Amino acid sequence: MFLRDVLEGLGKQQKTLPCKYLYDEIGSRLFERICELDDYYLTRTEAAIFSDNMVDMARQIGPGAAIVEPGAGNCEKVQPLLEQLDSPRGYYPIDISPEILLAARARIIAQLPDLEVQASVGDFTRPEVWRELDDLAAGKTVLFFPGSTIGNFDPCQAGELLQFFATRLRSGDAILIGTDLVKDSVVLERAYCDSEHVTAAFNKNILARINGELDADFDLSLFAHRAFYHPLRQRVEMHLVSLKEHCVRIAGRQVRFAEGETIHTENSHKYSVTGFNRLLDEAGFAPIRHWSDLQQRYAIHYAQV
Ligand code: AVI
Repeated sequence: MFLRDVLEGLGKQQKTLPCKYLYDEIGSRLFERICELDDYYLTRTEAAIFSDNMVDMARQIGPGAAIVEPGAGNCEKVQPLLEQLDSPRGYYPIDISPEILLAARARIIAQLPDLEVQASVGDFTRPEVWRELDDLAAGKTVLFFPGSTIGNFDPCQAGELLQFFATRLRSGDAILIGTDLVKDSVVLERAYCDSEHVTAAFNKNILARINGELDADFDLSLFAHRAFYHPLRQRVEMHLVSLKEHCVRIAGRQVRFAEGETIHTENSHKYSVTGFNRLLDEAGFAPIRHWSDLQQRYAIHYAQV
């Protein structure tokens, strides 16, 4: 529940807010703008790796596969893969937002009329959502999980999520998953502290959302966006820094901020190929291969159960 999560997070020694709350309607639109920024190399680098290697990826997957996409959103990234695959058995997107998912389903059916498309609405981390997919048994299934979404889970949770995915699959099934790679901190920090300040607006929007939905009085001008790379933890941390000592009222409760105190709003973990292969391996996937860009900024991994 939003209020409970907010009060619990802001009651901790290091104040935190769960990053899933960054994505209300305004936050999701701001994130779409982030994906188009010059500084945010992730989206276009991943897209280029897909387009440069799509034939190879489709060959690796083989004929007759069913593609399942957890957290599919508008299903845009999967379309070139579906077009390239040899006689795919079907496409099964899962997403929490019915409007976006059903619109995407209609678009895919219009463009690929021979493909079976069955959308499941729900949280893909919940086992009940996957029950609808139990009858995919007759052939290979490949989970499609692009976008470096796995990076927003801490490595322990990421391992658990991969393990959860592995247990939904059968021997011979596979995952195609995107991860951002460890790199120079200047490049990383520019991606999360962009010169157009869109990421700052995205980060601060969580406070506007709390004001709007939970009867709170955050003054957004009293917080600054901060993003930095933590080399030991191999992650970019996003924070909101209180610019002076003050109190905020949330649903009748007072939360005190010292000057310089931060709310930790997101982690974006970066992996080496070896490190991610280890995570895959520990979760029950055998890493088979990966595709990367020339600068080794990003990788798409293919691993099999
Ligand atoms: C959604 N996720 C992969 C993004 C990332 O890069 O961690 C979220 C994001 N946060 C700030 N910019 C982008």
